[in-house]
Amino acid sequence: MRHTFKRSLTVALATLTASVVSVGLSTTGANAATDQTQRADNCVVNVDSGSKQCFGTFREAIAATTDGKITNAPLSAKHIDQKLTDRLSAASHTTGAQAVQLGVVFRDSNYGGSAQVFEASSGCQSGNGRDFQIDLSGSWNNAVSSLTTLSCWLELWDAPGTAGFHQEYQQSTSYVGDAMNDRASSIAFL
Ligand SMILES: [Ca+2]
Repeated sequence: MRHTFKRSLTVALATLTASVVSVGLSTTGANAATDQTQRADNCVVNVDSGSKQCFGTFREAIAATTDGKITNAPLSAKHIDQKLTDRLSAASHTTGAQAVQLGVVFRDSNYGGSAQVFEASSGCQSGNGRDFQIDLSGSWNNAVSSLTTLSCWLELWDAPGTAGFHQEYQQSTSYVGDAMNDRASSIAFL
């Protein structure tokens, strides 16, 4: 019986490289409908109510979820950096904050593509197990490839209702791994 299992990093990196290269394909003749789709790609999801609000830019989404406290986030979520994640995490501890940011999931690896910012009226507590959970529906089902942890650790689950295969992420992760890529149907926040 094997007690340890070491994943092949080489395979993961090769897959990551392939997915990055495919992003280079451009769409010529993009019409208004395509533009509209791309503009609504940055959403804020409240895990308390399940409500979702989408914005044209990541900057607008962050401004909305921070109640106007952070208005200079990058236009694209792809450029989310440690400074911003630190600011978001720090904002979570501000007394009287309208909402606390739990984490962000991205459709593409390297924090690319559409982004969903999860917020709640309070953040995750340490040492108490699970704080929140939510199903990923519609186009977000089986689509997450990278994630940013803010107030919470994120646990991706294969089935809705946090069932089936799952993996836990305790820090921001530019590629969730071959085993979990495009597979998450629900998320637990710890
Ligand atoms: Ca799934």
